[in-house]
Amino acid sequence: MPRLRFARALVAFVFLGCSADQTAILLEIESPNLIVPTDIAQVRILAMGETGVMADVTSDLPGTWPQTFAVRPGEGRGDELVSIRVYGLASGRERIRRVLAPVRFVRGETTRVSVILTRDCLDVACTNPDVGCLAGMCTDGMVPDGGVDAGMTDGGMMDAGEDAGVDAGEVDGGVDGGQDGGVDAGPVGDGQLLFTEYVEGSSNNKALEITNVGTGTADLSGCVLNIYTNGATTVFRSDPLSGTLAPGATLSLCNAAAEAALLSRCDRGSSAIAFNGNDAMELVCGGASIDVFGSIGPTHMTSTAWGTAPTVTADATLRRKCTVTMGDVDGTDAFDPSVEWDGFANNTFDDVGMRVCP
Ligand SMILES: [Ca+2]
Ligand SMILES: [Ca+2]
Ligand SMILES: [Ca+2]
Ligand SMILES: [Ca+2]
Repeated sequence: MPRLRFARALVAFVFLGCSADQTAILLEIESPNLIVPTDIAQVRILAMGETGVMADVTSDLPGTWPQTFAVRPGEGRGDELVSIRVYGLASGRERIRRVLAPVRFVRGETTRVSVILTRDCLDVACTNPDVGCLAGMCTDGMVPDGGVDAGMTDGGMMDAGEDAGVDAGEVDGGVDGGQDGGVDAGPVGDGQLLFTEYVEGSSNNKALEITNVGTGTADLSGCVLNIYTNGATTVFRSDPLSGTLAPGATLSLCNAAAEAALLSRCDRGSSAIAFNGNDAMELVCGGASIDVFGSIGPTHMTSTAWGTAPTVTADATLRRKCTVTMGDVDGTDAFDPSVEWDGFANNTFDDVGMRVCP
């Protein structure tokens, strides 16, 4: 993970030859859908202490997320509150701005802060320089961003779910009216939806495939895809689905920054495709949980991934066994991917967008 260290000076009590002082604020900047360098090519980080600007650094972004930057305290300033702003730039022009809640340096500790940049904030011009954009809107700057991670090992993505995204409560719970007269019309009409493939590859190569394994058409209009990150019990992001799926048809959603070989197999990008191995995915239709991948909440959370390679939820591709025809509707029990999934090598994409069963 590339790191740029900047500071006017390291704190005075670093002893040469001993382990370096860990006092730092580590900004982990991530985006589910901004493409580098098309959308943003550079990031500018402005860190202001209680007595003025501590650092103002602009750096080119390599083409992958996340990017990690360490902000270190200036000499003699180990315990002050730091206000940090993150700007995404393209052609030298500001395209996105986040204003983070103030963070305090803790002597000897690395304080991790996640910063999520989302497409809905691109070119949202907030006239007040003290205000950034969150979920497509200029904020009053008081929205806690990214929060402070307690130091859990998480591969560097999304912690705790404090960021943007569509709130689950705003999602239309549209119950299928059942006007088709069928006796079995459930929340998706006459179809039967199932997660059938999960790709957690390198960098942003992430995708989720949903198949209608039923015999009738599935109506997706009342469905949402939810992500719960890192053992959280609340939805981090929710992506409303739409349209219909014929029997046997698939809907494949990708992280929009995935490489072309994967993107080309997906129907569209999704802000909910932001998992990195320890995040649960839930398909909800008509307010009912249809299928859950992983385990929601702290009881069966994992700091890295569920399962054992190759049938593991990080750096692998998983395909649902063909014997599975019903979703896992218990979202909080233990999750062992080997029960219902087959594992494949990291960055295996060739079955995304289709459900092949004997
Ligand atoms: Ca995670
Ligand atoms: Ca990975
Ligand atoms: Ca389960
Ligand atoms: Ca597939």
